[in-house]
Amino acid sequence: MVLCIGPKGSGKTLLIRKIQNPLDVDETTSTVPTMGTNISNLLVGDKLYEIRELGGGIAPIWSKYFQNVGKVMFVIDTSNLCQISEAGVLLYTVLVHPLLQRAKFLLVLSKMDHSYRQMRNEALLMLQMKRLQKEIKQKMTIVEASAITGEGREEILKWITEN
Ligand SMILES: Nc1nc2c(ncn2[C@@H]2O[C@H](COP(=O)(O)OP(=O)(O)OP(=O)(O)O)[C@@H](O)[C@H]2O)c(=O)[nH]1
Ligand SMILES: [Mg+2]
Repeated sequence: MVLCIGPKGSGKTLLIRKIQNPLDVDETTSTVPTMGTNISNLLVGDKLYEIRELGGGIAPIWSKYFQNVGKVMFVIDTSNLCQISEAGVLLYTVLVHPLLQRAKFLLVLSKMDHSYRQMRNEALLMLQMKRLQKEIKQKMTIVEASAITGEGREEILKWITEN
């Protein structure tokens, strides 16, 4: 099971839709905040993958869903650096959870169509990613993405489907 988490409005639902079907999403597509959790199926070749989004609104109970999770996509809104410290606190809490010590992590810098390159660097600095990557047990991959342009889609698909 792939878990998709991140603060409210960071772009999880739209990104999952874009990954499922790139033609389904453009700048006119709208979403509603995920109340609780939502499971999406992803068919790649003849293999079916399940992605479970946990809405940012239920962050206090995310850990109820950490059983049997092999991969975690953590989505951060790169265009909203005001939210970055909240994102950081949530990310650190998830990384130290005992059930996720063997999970693989993908840090998704979302909404890149709406961000400057410098904001991506700033986000990584504010999260202290360089230091964090050395200190954690988990393997953390970083990808820049946009649900609007489809940037990062191939990389995310590759990460989901690889062992
Ligand atoms: N410009 C731009 N806007 C985006 C992108 N992804 C999402 N949005 C917008 O951001 C808002 C929130 O997107 P959602 O995908 O619903 O966010 P979420 O992370 O699922 O939020 P919760 O379910 O509340 O946790 C919506 O208005 C989206 O249209 C993106 O890549 N680029
Ligand atoms: Mg959502």
